[in-house]
Formats: sequence, C-alpha cells, structure tokens
Amino acid sequence: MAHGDTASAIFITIPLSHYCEKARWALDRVALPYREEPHIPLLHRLSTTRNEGGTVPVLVHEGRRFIDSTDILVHADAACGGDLLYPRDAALRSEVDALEEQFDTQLGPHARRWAYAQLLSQAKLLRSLWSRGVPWHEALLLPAITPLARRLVRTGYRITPEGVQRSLERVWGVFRQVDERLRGGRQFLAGERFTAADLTFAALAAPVLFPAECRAVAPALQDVPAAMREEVLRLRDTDAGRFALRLFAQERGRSSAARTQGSEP
Ligand SMILES: N[C@@H](CCC(=O)N[C@@H](CS)C(=O)NCC(=O)O)C(=O)O
Repeated sequence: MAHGDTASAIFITIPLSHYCEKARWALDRVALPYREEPHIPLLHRLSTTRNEGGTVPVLVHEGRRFIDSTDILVHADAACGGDLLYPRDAALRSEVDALEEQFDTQLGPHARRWAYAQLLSQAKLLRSLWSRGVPWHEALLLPAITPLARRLVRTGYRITPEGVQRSLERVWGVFRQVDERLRGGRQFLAGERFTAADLTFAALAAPVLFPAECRAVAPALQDVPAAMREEVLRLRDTDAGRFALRLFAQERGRSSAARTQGSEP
C-alpha cells in the first residue's frame, strides 16, 4: 500500500522484479509508508546509482539508503518496532536469516533466469510487461530500449540453454528442501508464525508460480509459452508450491499493524 505523504520512504523499483516484490511485501506488512518510484529497465540505474546503489529495489528513508532487499526488510522491521518479520529469539532469528540468504542466492536468481529464458523470445509481451506501472514518458522509450534491454538480460543473467536447465534444477532443488521442511504439517518455515523466511520464499518463487495476489507485474499464465505454463503447473503441484500460493493468498494482504493492535494472534 503506497501512501503519498511527504514523510514517506521512496521505494525505487522495476515493477516486474521479484526482489522488488519481496521488499514491497515487507513494507506493506510492517505498514511503513512509502512512495514507489517505478522504472523501466536501464533507466532504473539513473535512480539507483544516484543513491549509491545499482540493482532494484532501493529504499530511501529518513536520509538513509538501503540498496539490497534484505537490508530493506531488516530496516523496515526495526523502523516499525521489530519482531514483525524477524523474531527476537536469537536461535529462531538465525534460522530465518539462513533461510532468507538461501532463497536470495539459490532461488531468486535461478527462478529469474528460467522465467526470462521462457519470455525473451516474446518481445511484444516483454515490452508490455516492462511498460506496466511506469511513468508514461519512460514507457514511451521502450520500443527503442527493449532490444538492448533483452540483450543485456541475456548476457547479464547468462541465459544459455545449459544455464537455464541448471537453473530449473536449482529451483526444483529448493522446492524439494522446502517440501521437506514442511513435512509434518508445519504452517511456516521457521517457528510458529510468518517471518522474512516465508515472505522471501514466496516472493522469489513468484516467477515460477504466478500467484494471483503477487503485486509484481507478471504475464497471465495463458499468455506464456505452453512449456512454461506446464512447468509452472508442475511446480504449483508440490507442497512448496502450494505453501507459497497459500502465503500469497493469506498473508499478502495482511498487515502486522493489526497484530500489534491485538487483532491478530
Ligand atoms: N541482492 C539484490 C538483488 C536484486 C536484483 O537482482 N535486482 C534485479 C531485478 S530482479 C535488478 O535490479 N536487475 C537490473 C540491474 O542489475 O541493474 C537484492 O536482494 O536486492
């Protein structure tokens, strides 16, 4: 939920990015007011580098800059009182940190590489995805920028047939580990309630699951190539896939402000 007041944080994004959805979900969850500044690829660098960053998301809040999604989560949690995304209990906290790090490094880049590989040949679809939610004057530049942006995605994310296949295996590997962790009927990945670990898993799995409640820009499942659709349906049909979809359905719209006011257990 973006608020327009002047005290708001500035949240710099590319609307298609799943790391941005990770941070957006956290900001919404802890109810930190922010104004989203969405960009098309390449032009985002004008804003991120001005803030001593590079990739999106970047958060600028009270004169401080956070240039990595995990730093944004940690800051948002602390700024809103703590114990919202990260448990105070030290053992539980290190479990959450380790899971978040694992998803950041093993799930996020591989889900992205596989998903982009399916869509890179769909220039029109990609252009329409990059255009959604950004200022009109940036969207106008997309016909000129898309060919270069596609080339940079291919080289920057090292999209090769072997690499893409390996990435899909890595995604399945993480899903199997999450399946394993959920065995025995646990509701959340660490402890008894929703944490940054659950949020990170679900947000970074979004490009391979297409959750309806995800607030990142995404194509409709019926608009993507059949092979991608079929793989998404296979991943959805796992305990980990069902878990991520449940988190989006039950937790994406929920604010922990309600918990601190006593209306959430
Ligand atoms: N470790 C970073 C990764 C963020 C990331 O990889 N962002 C991608 C979009 S999903 C990006 O900004 N790509 C464009 C670029 O590298 O300039 C984080 O967690 O914030």
